[in-house]
Amino acid sequence: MEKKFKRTLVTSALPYANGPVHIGHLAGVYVPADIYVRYLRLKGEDVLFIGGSDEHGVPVTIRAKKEGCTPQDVVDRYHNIIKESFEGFGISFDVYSRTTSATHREVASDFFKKLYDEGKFVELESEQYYDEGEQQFLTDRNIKGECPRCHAADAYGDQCEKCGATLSPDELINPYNADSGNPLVKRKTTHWYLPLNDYQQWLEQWILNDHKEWRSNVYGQCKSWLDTGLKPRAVTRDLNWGIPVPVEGAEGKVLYVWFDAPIGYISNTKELLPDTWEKWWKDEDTRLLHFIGKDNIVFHCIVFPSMLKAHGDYILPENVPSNEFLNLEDDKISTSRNWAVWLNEYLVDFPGKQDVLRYVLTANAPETKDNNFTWKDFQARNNNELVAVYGNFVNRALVLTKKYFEGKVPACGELTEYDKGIIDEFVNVKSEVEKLLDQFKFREAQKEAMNLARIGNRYLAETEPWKLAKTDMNRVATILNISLQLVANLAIAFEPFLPFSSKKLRGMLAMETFEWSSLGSLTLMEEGHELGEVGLLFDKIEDDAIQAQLDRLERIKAENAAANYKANPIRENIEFDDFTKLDIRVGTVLECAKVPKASKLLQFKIDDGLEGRTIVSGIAAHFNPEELVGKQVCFVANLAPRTIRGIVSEGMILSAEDNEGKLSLLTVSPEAKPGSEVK
Ligand code: B3M
Ligand code: ZN
Repeated sequence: MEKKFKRTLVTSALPYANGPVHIGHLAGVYVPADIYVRYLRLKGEDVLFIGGSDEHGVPVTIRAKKEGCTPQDVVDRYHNIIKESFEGFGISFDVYSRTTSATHREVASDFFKKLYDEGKFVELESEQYYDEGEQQFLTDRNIKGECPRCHAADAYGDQCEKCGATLSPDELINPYNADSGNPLVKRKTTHWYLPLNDYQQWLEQWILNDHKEWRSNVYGQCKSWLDTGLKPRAVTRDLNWGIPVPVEGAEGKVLYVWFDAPIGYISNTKELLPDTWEKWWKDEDTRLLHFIGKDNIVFHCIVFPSMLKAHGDYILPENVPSNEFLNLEDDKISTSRNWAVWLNEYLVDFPGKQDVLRYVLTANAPETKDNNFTWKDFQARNNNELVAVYGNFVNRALVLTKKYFEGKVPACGELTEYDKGIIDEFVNVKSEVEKLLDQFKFREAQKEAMNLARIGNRYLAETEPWKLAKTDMNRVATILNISLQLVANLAIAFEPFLPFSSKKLRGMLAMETFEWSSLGSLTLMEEGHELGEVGLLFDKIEDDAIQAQLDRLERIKAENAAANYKANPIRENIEFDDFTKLDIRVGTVLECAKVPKASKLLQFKIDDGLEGRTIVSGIAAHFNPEELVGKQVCFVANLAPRTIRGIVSEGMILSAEDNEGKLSLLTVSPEAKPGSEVK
């Protein structure tokens, strides 16, 4: 028997406040969580939606160093940007706070202290890399050194970006501090560890036996962690950004960001409800749900539950709906490579189109596997689905009602068999959508809602009330009555998914509110009720708006390629005399043509300030012969003549080649007399 809960506490992962949030965040966590919460609220359930920024951790300190400001500056800035983005997209948090708040510091400290006092941690000594100049221990990401595999000079302590190898700092050759450049030494340090191995058996029972209903990606990851066997995990770090370890003798140590961040869910609840927060966290009648992305599974399914269990006062999550990743134009979304659609920028580029992105991200939600966002698909889903199906149906129904019935809901007469068939198709929509939402199948649930609009569109197309207007107004009234009932059903069904559009639609229908419970009803719009002002629910997105986004991504690709470009290493030294043996001259191209039947060769006639000469060069793939005539080039003049394809070539034209194979001719500036010597 499934347990009946009195209330639901929904948390969504706390994004790092080291940059703005992007479509991957929205698709993976916040849109599904928001749909779910809105749905529960519509059903009149007791629900709380907790969000906030994760403001500790190394990424914040790295960003601060890069920007030459303090970590607090970084998180102040991004916390506000992120918060506004979420508001912009209608993510309906009951609270959106931050882990640098005083409440959080206290709650997290107390949590640690309780576990510490009760002996729930083990203290272990280990050797870590230390920068004697800066007097600090370094985290993996702050350490660089030579890659033991490909010998790139600047691999990170956790990964080599050149060859992709996963590394530990110990494997690096000659490790150094990525910021100061100082060489590193090993130094002993003590940390507190949560002995996850002690919770192994309990976790096996709780997840593998009691929660078989979790999504298979979540269950599978947990199983593989448990099968490998859990080890103690450090919950403190040697770092100067974070919550100080509240224990004597722990100076210079802070709580590990993954220890304090999930406690942020509790702190933020407490901040919102200082008097009643405990019923949300300590009462078995509360159902706790964590919405997260797949890289956070182990922390929410294994580490945090073990912390809660060790603490003893708290409930555990009932489910952890986790999504896979969303890619952008077939490439992994990456903050550091700027390969993302940033939410704050979208809100500026596409004002009033929040629901379009919500719709597309849900339609493509990476629920069971990684998925891909493309701008073309975004445009197509807007134009072919939101505009052509949903918007079109609504518009036709409302405009016809204005036209034939002065904007008042007409009376429903006798139903035909055809009408009854149409009605049969949609009366079950409520139970269908609910069933899917209860299983966290958001993309299918949204499809079900869209199906209502398809039914409506088909109904109008097949009954053609505009043709009946001359002969049978009673029939027109019935058709439009049914259509308006369908439109009202759409406003309800889409409310959790597209809240902005549902609001707009309610305005057009002049209906303040609708009850979720009446979804599927045919008597939502009473006869004689007067509609509000009718406008377009969605509008078309034109090619140029999409092209602008694609151009931006192209620019970023080019910038990334330029930033990653490295010239080839310099060759072995030579003596000065070796160099002076070369006689390099400037010449003017008099003639230039392709060598017949040799696709790579160009034949030059060069004015060399003497008798003139012929040179054959293998650069036909890179240049247009006509464009070279009149140009000045540099050539090696004393290269022994060679016969190429029956032509005697007297020298070699010089060009520069980058290591991607692109050629540029060597020329001179300003022009020089033909035959001038290059020294
Ligand atoms: N900030 C990681 C992330 O943004 C981390 C989540 C914390 S949830 C408690 O993916
Ligand atoms: Zn490497």
